[in-house]
This record gives sequence, structure tokens and C-alpha cells, in this order.
Amino acid sequence: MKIRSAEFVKSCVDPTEAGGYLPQVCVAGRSNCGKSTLLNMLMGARLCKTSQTPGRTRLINVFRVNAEMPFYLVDLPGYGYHKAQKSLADEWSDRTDKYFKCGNAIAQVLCLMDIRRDPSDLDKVLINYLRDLELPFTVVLTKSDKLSKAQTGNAVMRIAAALGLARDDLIVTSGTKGSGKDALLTRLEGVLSVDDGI
Ligand SMILES: Nc1nc2c(ncn2[C@@H]2O[C@H](COP(=O)(O)OP(=O)(O)OP(=O)(O)O)[C@@H](O)[C@H]2O)c(=O)[nH]1
Ligand SMILES: [Mg+2]
Repeated sequence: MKIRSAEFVKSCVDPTEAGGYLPQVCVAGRSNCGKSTLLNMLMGARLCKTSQTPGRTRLINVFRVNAEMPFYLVDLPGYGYHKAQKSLADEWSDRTDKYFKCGNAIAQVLCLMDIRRDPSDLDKVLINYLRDLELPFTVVLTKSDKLSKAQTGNAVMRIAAALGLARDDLIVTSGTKGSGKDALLTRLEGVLSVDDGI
């Protein structure tokens, strides 16, 4: 699949407003793990604000992607922001919980994790939550440019084992170098064409 263009649609606080008539691919993950950077890499444009300060993306940001199969890309706020008050963590999970349960046409959840870190408890909570809701997800490892090839291979095996996934279930990317883009687009093409007939 080739992305022809992408455009910002809206920022919303209320998850019920994130929807529209197209299937959604959303991006979830710990604050600072590289969600906005990966979305910019996929869209081929700097439409998302990125930041070295964790917790930069607080709202639900929706982008329309024009490809053979158009879809919405949804940038969710990050979790586990270490400076956040407990109430903010609660707010994140309430809002995101509502996003996942309010009837949005979610074709795929991309669960982003920094390849250099072991999955956190919150990462595992998210994966189990998606399994419970039977929402289709893919784990996408970010920042692979920070590791050598050998280190990357080890990290992928370790993270896959920690999450109970097969090695091939994980997609390795670098938002800054642009690697992994084709693998990710191929995965999205597969899930979006499955949705086509529904
Ligand atoms: N080296 C490298 N740095 C990256 C990569 N992706 C993101 N970063 C850096 O990591 C930091 C956080 O990136 P963001 O894309 O803003 O992260 P985020 O997950 O959207 O963060 P929040 O919006 O706070 O949840 C920035 O300084 C990015 O430049 C990558 O693939 N490689
Ligand atoms: Mg962000």
C-alpha cells in the first residue's frame, strides 16, 4: 500500500468524536516512545507535534490518510508519564477506555514500545486489555536506530517472549531513519482489506 497524502482532521477530548466513516488505525504506547514520530514517518509529513518532553500529546488527534484504502490514523495520548499525577493517569485510561469501547471502527491498534526497554506493566496491561476486547493489534518497536543489528535481534526475542507473542508478530521501526515503513504498510493493507468486505 502506498500513502498518497495525509491531512489533519481534528483534535478531540471526547473519544466519541474521534470517529467518522473510515476505519481507524490508532497508535498507543508509553509517553515518549515515539508515537508522533512514527505517524509522521508513515504519513510522510510532519503533521504531529513531537517532543523530548514526555506527555506532549494530550488530546486524541485524528488524521485522514489517502491511499488505495483510505483510513484514519489516530494518535492517542501516551501513558505512564512519570511526572503525571495519579489523576492524569486515571484520565488517560478513562478516555482511552472510552475510545476503545464507544463503537469506533478500529481496524488495528498499533502498540508502540521503545525497543531498548523491557515492556512495562502498563504495556502488558494494554496488550491484555486488547486481547480481552478482541481488538486486532500489532506491537511496533520504535527507535531501532539506537541499537546494533545483533542487539535488535536479541531485543525482539526478549520483548516477544515477555508479551507472549511470536517474533514475527513484532514490527521493528525507526521513525527517524524511516525503516520498517514498508512492513508496517503491508500489515495495514492486510487488515484494511479484511475490513473492506464488512
Ligand atoms: N533515535 C530516535 N529517536 C526517536 C525515534 N522516534 C522518536 N524519537 C525521539 O523520541 C522523542 C519522543 O518522540 P515522540 O514521537 O514525540 O513520542 P510520543 O510517543 O508521541 O510522546 P508523547 O506524545 O509524549 O506520548 C523525541 O525526542 C523523538 O525525536 C526514533 O525512531 N529514533
Ligand atoms: Mg506524541
